[in-house]
Amino acid sequence: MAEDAILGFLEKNEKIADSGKFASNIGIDHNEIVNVIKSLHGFRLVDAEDIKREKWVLTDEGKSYTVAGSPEVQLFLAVPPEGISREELQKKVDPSVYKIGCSQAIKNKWLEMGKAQVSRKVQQVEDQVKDLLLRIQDGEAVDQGDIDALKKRKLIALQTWKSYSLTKGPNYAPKRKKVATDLTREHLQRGDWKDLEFKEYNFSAKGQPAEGGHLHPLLKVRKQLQMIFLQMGFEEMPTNNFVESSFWNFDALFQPQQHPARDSHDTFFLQVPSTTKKLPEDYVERVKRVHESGGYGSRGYGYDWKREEANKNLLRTHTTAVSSRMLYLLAQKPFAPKKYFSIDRVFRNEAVDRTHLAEFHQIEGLVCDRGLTLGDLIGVLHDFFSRLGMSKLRFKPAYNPYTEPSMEIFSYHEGFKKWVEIGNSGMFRPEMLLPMGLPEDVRVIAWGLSLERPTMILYGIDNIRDLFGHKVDLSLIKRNPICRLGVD
Ligand code: FB9
Repeated sequence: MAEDAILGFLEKNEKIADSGKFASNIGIDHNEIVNVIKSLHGFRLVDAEDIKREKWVLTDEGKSYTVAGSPEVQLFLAVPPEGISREELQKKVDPSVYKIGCSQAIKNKWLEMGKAQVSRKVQQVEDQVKDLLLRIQDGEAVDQGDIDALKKRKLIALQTWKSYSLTKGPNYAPKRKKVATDLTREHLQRGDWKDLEFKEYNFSAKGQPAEGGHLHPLLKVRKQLQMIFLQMGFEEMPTNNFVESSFWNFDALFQPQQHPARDSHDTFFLQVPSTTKKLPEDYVERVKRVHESGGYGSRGYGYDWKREEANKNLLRTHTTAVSSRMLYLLAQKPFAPKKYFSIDRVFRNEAVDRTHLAEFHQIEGLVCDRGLTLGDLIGVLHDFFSRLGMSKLRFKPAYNPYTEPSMEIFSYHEGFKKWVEIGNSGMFRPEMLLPMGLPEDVRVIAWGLSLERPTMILYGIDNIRDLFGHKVDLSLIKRNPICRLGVD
C-alpha cells in the first residue's frame, strides 16, 4: 500500500519533496510511510534525505481563544461603556479570563482598573491575538515578535518532526521484487530459483549476542591485581577463612588487647563458635610474654595478657591475619625468602557511607627476607603501583600497631588533579616476627589497600552500594567493559 504509493509516484515523478505532505495527500499515516521509506532505503530502491520540519501549533488555551476570543477582549466586552464595579465584572467572566484579561487589558491601556470601579479607556478594540492564533492555525507565517509574545503566553508551541525527500535509488523498480533470503528445497523443486533475486548477506549485521556469565567488576580488577602480583613473583596466601581468632587477627600482630579496634564497636565477634579450639601453645606463650614484658629489645606493653581474650573468634578485620599465620608457618621451617599476597574480604563494624560498607576486599602484599630496609619497601611500592598506572607516589609517616615505621601512600591522580590516599604500609615489628621464630636479621615489609576504591574509580562508580551488595543493578555487571588497570 504505502510502498506501492511511493514506488508508483516515483515512476512518474522525479522526487517526493516531502514525505509528510505526500502522506497527508494520499491519506496514509506518516509513521507508516516512514517505516516503508526506511526499508526501501535499506534496499536502495529509493534514496531518502532527512528533512527537519517544524511548525507552530496552538496549545489548548490558544485553541480556546480562537473560539471565545482572547481573555483581554472578553473582559473588555464585559465592561459596559459606563463602567462596572469589580465584583460585578468578576461575576461576568471566568476567573482565569479575569486574571489574564486584566493584566493584558491594562497593558494594552484598554481599561482603567479603579479600586472598586472598572472603566473603558477606549471605545473599541481589535482581537489581534485571536487573529494571530487563527493565522498560525492555518499555517500562515507571522512576525517573530508576535510568535515570541504568544509563545510567552503559552498559547502556541513549536512542533518538530522529521520528514524525508525521496528520489529513485540505484535499485529502484516500480514494484519491489520479492527477494529470497535462503535457497530452499521448494525453490529447487519449483525451479523458480533461476529468476529469484537473493537478498545480499549483510556481513556487518550484529550476530545474536552470546549470552554468558559476567564477572563482577570487583572480580575483574581482582584478576588484574592477582596477575600483577604473580608477575612480580608473589605467591597467593590461602584466605578462605572469614572467621579468625583474636590471636591471629590481633595478638600475633602485637596489637594490645585493650586496643580500641579490638572492641565490638569496630570488630564483629562471634557468639557461636565464640572461642578458637587450637593455638600453638609454645608460640602463644611467647606472644603472651612479649605483650606483657617485651624481650627481643622491646619492653612490651606491661599489661596482663589474657588467653580468653585471644581465644575470642571474630570476622577478620584485615587479611594481615592471614599474613601472621603464613609468617608463623614460614618460621617453622629453615628460612627461605618469601613474597606473599592476599586479596579477599575483611569485615569492620563501621558506619556505612558512600565509600564504606561493613565489609570490603583488602589487598595485601609482603616481602620477607634478610636485611630488608624501608628503601626496599618504597622500591616495591613504586614497582607495584606503577603497574597500576600510578607512578607519582608520596609517603606520609603513619602508625599501625604491627608495623614500625609505617607510611600512608599517596598517588597524584591526573583525572582528579589531586593526591589520593592509595594505601598503607610498613615494616612488621620485631615483637611480631621474633616470637614466631624468624631469624634475627629477617625483615618483613608489607603494604595494603582496598579493591573497592580502585574499582570505583576505574568504573566511575560514585557510591559503593552501586558496586557491591543487593542494590547493584545487574545490567552494570552485564554491560561494563573491561577497564584496564594502569591504562589511561
Ligand atoms: O585503597 C585505598 N585507596 C585507593 C587505592 C587504589 C586506588 O586506585 C585508583 C585507581 C586509581 C584509589 C584509592 N585506601 C585504603 C585508601 C583510602 O581509601 C582509605 O580511606 C580507606 N582504606 C581502607 C581502610 O579503611 C578503613 C583503604 C583500605 C585499606 C587501608 C589500609 C590497608 C588496607 C586497606 C592496609 C594495610 C597494611 C599496612 C601495613 C602492613 C600490612 C597491611
